[in-house]
Amino acid sequence: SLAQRLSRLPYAILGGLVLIKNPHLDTMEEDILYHLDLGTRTHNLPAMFGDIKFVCVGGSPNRMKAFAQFMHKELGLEGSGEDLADICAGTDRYAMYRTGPVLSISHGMGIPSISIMLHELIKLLHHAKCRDVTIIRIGTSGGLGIEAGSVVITDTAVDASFQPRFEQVVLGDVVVRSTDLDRDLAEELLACSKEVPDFPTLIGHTMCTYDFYEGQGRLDGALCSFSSEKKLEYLKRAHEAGVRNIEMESTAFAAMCGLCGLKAAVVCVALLDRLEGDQIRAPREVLREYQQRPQRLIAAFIRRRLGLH
Ligand code: DUR
Repeated sequence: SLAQRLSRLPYAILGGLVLIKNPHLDTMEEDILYHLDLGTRTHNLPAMFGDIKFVCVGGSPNRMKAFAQFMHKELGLEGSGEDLADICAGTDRYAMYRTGPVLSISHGMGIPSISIMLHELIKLLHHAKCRDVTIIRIGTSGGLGIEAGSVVITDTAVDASFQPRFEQVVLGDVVVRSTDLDRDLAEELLACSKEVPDFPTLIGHTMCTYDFYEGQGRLDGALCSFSSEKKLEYLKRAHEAGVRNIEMESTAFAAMCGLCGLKAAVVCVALLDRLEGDQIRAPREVLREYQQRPQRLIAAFIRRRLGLH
């Protein structure tokens, strides 16, 4: 498709701008980004966001606030960063923080939640005339045949049938979009992981599902329609197809960012090995430290990109 060919062009030709694949948007006098509590009439988006170069998204509002505060320190900016304000304070759907050239936003759990946020975030970057933006999802996941606490950099986001596609019903028909992520960015992130050597980091496929329980082959939900043998057979097939972790947002994220010309990556820590169990039993302290691992990797990456080391 034209979109795919455009997104493969070097940045210099596209000018690194965010592409909006919607002809209707130009005809609107005002664009209200309802779930972010921002708008083109009420806010000067180019002044607020025009110089953003890195966008980091993750499920939890508190974690994305902690990431912004951590980035503030890592960038050596003045002040403690403790007082960073929620840019979306007028709504409690999503939370957004900025420090230096870094924007940190929560997306909630699952494809419908991240996709609403991404529609409005991508329009925001477009209205703000941002250029050369790199966007990274930092999240949690269930590992597949890997040690708990490992960090997976996604090379390909696949659906629950292990296919690299994102299917969505549009006007009653299924629209299929590809889930390509930026290969060079994934390799660059893997190289950065050598700078944070105290946890394993690997590249692998990430499987994205519509549910945490039955949809991920868990036996411990309120409903379960399969045996533990069938579960293990499915998870082993996923592993053989190259899947190393399972989460609930990557296919929609890869498809939407790819079509809009954003260089995108997915970096998730595994909270457990799903070949060993379903319940997340690690103590809260251990889980907190696991969740800092993708943040530390991305901080090293951003510092390196900015020549700060
Ligand atoms: N997640 C999973 N499966 C896991 C662990 C984490 O989907 O086993 C991700 C996706 C979702 C949230 O946003 O974390 C659910 O806990």
